[in-house]
Amino acid sequence: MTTRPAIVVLTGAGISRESGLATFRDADGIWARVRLEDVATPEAFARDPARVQAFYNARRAQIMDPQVAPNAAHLALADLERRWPGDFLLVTQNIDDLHERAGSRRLLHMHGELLRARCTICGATQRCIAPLEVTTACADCCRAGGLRPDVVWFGEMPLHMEPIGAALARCDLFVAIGTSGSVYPAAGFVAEVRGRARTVELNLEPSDGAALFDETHHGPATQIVPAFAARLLAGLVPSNE
Ligand code: BJW
Repeated sequence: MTTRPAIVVLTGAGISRESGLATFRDADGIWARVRLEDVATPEAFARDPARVQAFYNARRAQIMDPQVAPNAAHLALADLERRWPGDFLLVTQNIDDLHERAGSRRLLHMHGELLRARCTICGATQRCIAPLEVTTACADCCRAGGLRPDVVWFGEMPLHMEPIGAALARCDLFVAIGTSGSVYPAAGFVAEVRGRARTVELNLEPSDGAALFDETHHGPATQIVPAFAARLLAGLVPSNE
């Protein structure tokens, strides 16, 4: 392997599961308890904003619980970013802040952030750690009742697609961690880079798109992510640089 391949890492809910946060599509996942059509679409918010706010208020309270902390997989990625000599970008579909708390800095939240709120009137975003009510006013435009969670629902455009597209276009190694590969556009990243970049899947079990990866490792993220990061730093993972 040459010394400075550019890496893009994509993470999904599986990386936070061992920190106590549920995934979406596993048997004990969020979509087994609540219909996504009732809480994760703009139509659901228009129909019943109080219900949608309550769903995200409960999840916000959960990530702020002192029991919920970054795990060994989050820490290994932050360490890899610090020590990697080449380009590195971490793209997460997760709305929790566990990557930041682990120390990741070159990080983009393509599905938004639970600890931010967005005004539906002026579009301004602000940090949000308190429960949101239907009537919570925006600090910037000060119109009543304009705030919603700053997250990306089905049918909405994911965030940061330009820098993510640019990083994918120049990466030599693409690593997907803890994602089922069932939600686009993130699910399409592997096909986008395949052939140009080496592709690696680290997941509890083979994802929907596992056949598209050059290399797969299956097991709990807290075990396979630190092991893979150590192999990368030791120069033992080939890339397409
Ligand atoms: C472990 C583990 C452990 C467990 N260790 N692993 C038909 C075809 C193609 C596309 C579409 C279509 N119809 C509609 C669409 C578009 C739609 C879409 O993809 N729908 C699909 C259902 C088909 N997408 C959109 O609407 C997106 N916007 C869009 O496309 O805009 C237009 C556009 C066009 C062109 C370019 C760009 C854009 C928006 C999608 C928004 C998704 N929002 C959510 C909610 C966010 C807020 C919130 O958190 O509440 O995002 S849905 C939910 O799914 C959440 C997640 O980020 C996302 C992905 O889930 P993830 O992370 O993969 O979790 P799981 O549960 O699915 O998988 C976990 C994995 O971990 C599993 O594999 C486990 O095995 C594993 N695991 N424990 C390691 N310990």
